[in-house]
Amino acid sequence: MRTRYPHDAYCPKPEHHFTFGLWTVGNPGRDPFGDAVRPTISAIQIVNKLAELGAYGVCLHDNDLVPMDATAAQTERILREFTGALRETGLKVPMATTNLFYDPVFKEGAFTSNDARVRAFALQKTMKSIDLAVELGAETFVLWGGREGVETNAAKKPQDAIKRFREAVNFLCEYARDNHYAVKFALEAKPNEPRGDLFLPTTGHMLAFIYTLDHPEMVGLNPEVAHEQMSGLDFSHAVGQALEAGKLFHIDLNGQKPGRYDQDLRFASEDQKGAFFLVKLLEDAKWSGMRHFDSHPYRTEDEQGAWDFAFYSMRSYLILKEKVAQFYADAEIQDLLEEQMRLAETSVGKLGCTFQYSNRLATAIKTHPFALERLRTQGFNYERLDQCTTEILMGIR
Ligand code: GLT
Ligand code: MN
Ligand code: MN
Repeated sequence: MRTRYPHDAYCPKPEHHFTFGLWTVGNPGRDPFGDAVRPTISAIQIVNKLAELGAYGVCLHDNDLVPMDATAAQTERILREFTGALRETGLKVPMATTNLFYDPVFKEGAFTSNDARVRAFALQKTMKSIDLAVELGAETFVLWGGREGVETNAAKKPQDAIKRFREAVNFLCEYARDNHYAVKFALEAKPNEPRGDLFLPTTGHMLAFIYTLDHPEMVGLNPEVAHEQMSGLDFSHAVGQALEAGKLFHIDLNGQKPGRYDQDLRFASEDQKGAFFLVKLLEDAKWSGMRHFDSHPYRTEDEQGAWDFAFYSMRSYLILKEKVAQFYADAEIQDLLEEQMRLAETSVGKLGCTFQYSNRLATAIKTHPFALERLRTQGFNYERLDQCTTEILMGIR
């Protein structure tokens, strides 16, 4: 039975800036316990189909498109056909990245390997991959260090790993500058898998690391829903901090059940409330970046199931976007939010409501008589506010 997609208000269009990695829709369903369950879908087929479904762009690792052992002639042909399909469909390549995890050469790390030959090879592969990204018009280059970690701390000091990772990112920034490439780097954190533990395991670790670089302005973040949830953290808080710092360069949207390996499930198929608050955060901030889906179709699916997965990822985002509009249009929610706003903006006597240090203000605050009993006994109405939100999500408001 062929799925029929509804033509309603949640129909994805290029203006929504939805993108997918070649490795996502094209994932053949291999896992550590079983082989591929779907035939490989060619890059050209993916470009055509994503365009038909209403996506804006496609992202790739160097080797998703050009096999590692391709000859110059093969590479030339692959690129000609791929750019031809992009031209015909109007699909863009807003982000590209390097595969520094699949080849056995990277088993002990890439940029953080103890072996200087491996570190230099990782730089070679990444520079070539940046050249490819720029040729395809990508503005963002993601660095995900899948093998940058350890199973045992016996052979590597974490300080050395961080220093090597810094050296590599500094090197790549200089390479981009030297070649007058406009590309910016987005670092992606993950706590573990495929290594026992990965260095720089959360978005927060990555953010702190960025400010130790030679060109922090060229480097931002690519947080992924599943990766932050694997650490038991609230994804919206990580994204909010990245936004506030002007460092949200890219985002990987997907779904994850708590306490598992990286499941890369379809966006909003799990934790709809978390997904709602994430969409609300991005839309409230009028964030102009790509809504990139880094997830896989269930292993149960055939090719049609893979396209369903892609279409529904975008559809769910648009449904949640409408729920956000509904949240703001709800009279009761408006009242409750206004009440919070009033609290935030009401002057505390002569002290005002924002507290920039001055000697005079410090003295005034120190001597201010606070009505503590009132503060202790007040209620904030968050049960009501959350229930209204929950009812919107449950579809009865
Ligand atoms: C890999 C990983 C993702 C990263 C990709 C970029 S590759 O699929 O699981 O989270 O974003 O290298
Ligand atoms: Mn990712
Ligand atoms: Mn993932």
